[in-house]
Amino acid sequence: MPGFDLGELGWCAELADNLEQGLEPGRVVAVHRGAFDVATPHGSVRARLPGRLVRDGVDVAVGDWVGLAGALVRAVLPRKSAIVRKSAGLTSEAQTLAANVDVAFVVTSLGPDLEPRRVERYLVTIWESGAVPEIVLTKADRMEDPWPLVAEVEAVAMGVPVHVVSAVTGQGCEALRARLGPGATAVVLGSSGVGKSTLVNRWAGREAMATKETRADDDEGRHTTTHRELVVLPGGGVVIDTPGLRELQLWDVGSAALDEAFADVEELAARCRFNDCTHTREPRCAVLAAVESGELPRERLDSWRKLQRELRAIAMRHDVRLRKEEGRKWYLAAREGRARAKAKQR
Ligand SMILES: Nc1nc2c(ncn2[C@@H]2O[C@H](COP(=O)(O)OP(=O)(O)OP(=O)(O)O)[C@@H](O)[C@H]2O)c(=O)[nH]1
Ligand SMILES: [Mg+2]
Ligand SMILES: [Zn+2]
Repeated sequence: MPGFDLGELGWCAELADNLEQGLEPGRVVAVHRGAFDVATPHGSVRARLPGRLVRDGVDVAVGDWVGLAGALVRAVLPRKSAIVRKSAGLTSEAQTLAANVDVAFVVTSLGPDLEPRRVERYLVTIWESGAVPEIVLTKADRMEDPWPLVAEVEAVAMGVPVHVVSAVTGQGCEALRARLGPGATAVVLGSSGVGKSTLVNRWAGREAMATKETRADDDEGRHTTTHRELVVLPGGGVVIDTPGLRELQLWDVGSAALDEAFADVEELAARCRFNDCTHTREPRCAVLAAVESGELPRERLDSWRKLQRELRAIAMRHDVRLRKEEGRKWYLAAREGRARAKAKQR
């Protein structure tokens, strides 16, 4: 089995400093149920976490750098970035979509389903992650004039680059690929069917990922990509392909990330008469004035409010959980103390 050049995958001196002696470095390229594919200089290793690390709740995601002892993951090296969402469904757990990402491409296809509100949500999540967001609008070949839609996206992008591409004509694909030098890591994120895997394959120059074959104009339907995978690109750089997300729920996002994604609203809010203005009915509220004048679209304000509410709800759930965990730690410590006292008595 051919080995990997870890330098091409982004291995660097700083990471090496954090690796315990005796462990072999590798990068997680795919996560399966209970096992990981790890790229190493000696080839791909199917590795797993020892029970102790599983019990400690150690999280391993695609893109993670790990220290291996044989086929066991002994350590997960500190991440420089992590894209995290609340896992889908009713549980309140975090899910790491990708780790150690430099550039996160928010991919959405040009067409009637394009939804600027969804883009805002992705931007908040990525600003929180430590990666840098860029927006990719695909399937430009399907539209006579994509520019009104592009302008709509640019209005919520707040300076984040917006790329227009077509995998059919090749428009914009190479320019985007050039964003990834040797050692750089990108991830493609977005709904199912927008063309993430098609783009990855084009960059890889091979069918690295399966893509949907029928009905090229059908954005809906079953997910084609079913697991996250890191693909090494010829000439350096890697890209992580992900399955389409039905929903991107925020996870523990700091207010700075929200401010970054809604810089326009933040700037207006700073000009309100009252410091604690709720922008609902206060006099001389700059935010409401901007909605009134049409400078700030009402939907954008609503979106900002909705995301803020979500963040508050998450923070509250966290508090409850922290208190529960504290209680449990205290209980275990007390039990241990009692057991030790008993042992001494004997
Ligand atoms: N016309 C047109 N079709 C495209 C373009 N890019 C992708 N497609 C088609 O869109 C469909 C979906 O593409 P995929 O790459 O499988 O989409 P995906 O985002 O990976 O979807 P999931 O894996 O389900 O998340 C396929 O039929 C592609 O051929 C494009 O630029 N133009
Ligand atoms: Mg796919
Ligand atoms: Zn206000």
